[in-house]
Amino acid sequence: MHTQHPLDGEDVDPFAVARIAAEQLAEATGVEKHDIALTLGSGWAKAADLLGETVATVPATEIYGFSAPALTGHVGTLRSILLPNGKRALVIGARTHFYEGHGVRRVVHSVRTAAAAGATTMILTNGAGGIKEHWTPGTPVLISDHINLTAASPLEGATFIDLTDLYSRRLREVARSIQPELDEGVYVQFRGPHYETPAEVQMAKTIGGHIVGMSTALEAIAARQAGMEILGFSLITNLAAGISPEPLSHTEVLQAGKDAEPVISELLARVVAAI
Ligand code: 8IG
Repeated sequence: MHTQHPLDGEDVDPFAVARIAAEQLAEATGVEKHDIALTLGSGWAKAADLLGETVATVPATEIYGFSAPALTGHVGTLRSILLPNGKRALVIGARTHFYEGHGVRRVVHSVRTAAAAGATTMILTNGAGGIKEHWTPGTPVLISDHINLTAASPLEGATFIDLTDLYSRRLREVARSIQPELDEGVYVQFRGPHYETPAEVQMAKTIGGHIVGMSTALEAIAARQAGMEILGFSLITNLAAGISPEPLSHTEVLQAGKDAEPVISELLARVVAAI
């Protein structure tokens, strides 16, 4: 027989699952409450080492409701870090993507767990494609807003949540106090896992998008629902399909992320220290 996932089923309360997960996390890390949470996407993972002192590392699958990672190279751990200013950071290195097909609850469970663990700031990072031609691979950009093209939402039922200033202006200013030339753009979330066609990238551009990705919009909505202040960062690892004449290669995308990692990790660590 096959055991049902804690988040599957109509009568499941995903917030209750997140509260249990947060209790287990407190137990496993010895840290009662976290202040800030970071989801580290491709290219950003090294930032964890620069943030402060790692107090505990827990395999995400040991925590209630977390799913096994789909991709190797996505570290499946939750780390509790003591920041130099005394605050506690929860680093989520285990992301469940919408394209894995397990539903939005599982996609946003880490965000809800972070909120249940006390975090009031959510930093979401990702690797993504760039629509602006001058964003060469390795360029970090701030997310200023998003367009959700997944036709899905983490909100269930008649739950109406305001998404004005979803990506905090205040936190974007903090980031620019560290790196004034940081550009920003509108993140367009596609379902994936295929990259876009050039025609889809042109559509994204026409409707006001600058960045294409497969992760962050749904997580940001859940974070806002939980009342968190959100900072979004994309590492442009490739120009979106058709923007450059070159076809996209997943290997090259991963390599661009690796190459940029030391620089953007340092940037992120400095931003966290300034929040
Ligand atoms: I890394 O070009 C990365 N992730 N949708 N499009 C989408 N997601 C991405 C891309 C891209 N590059």
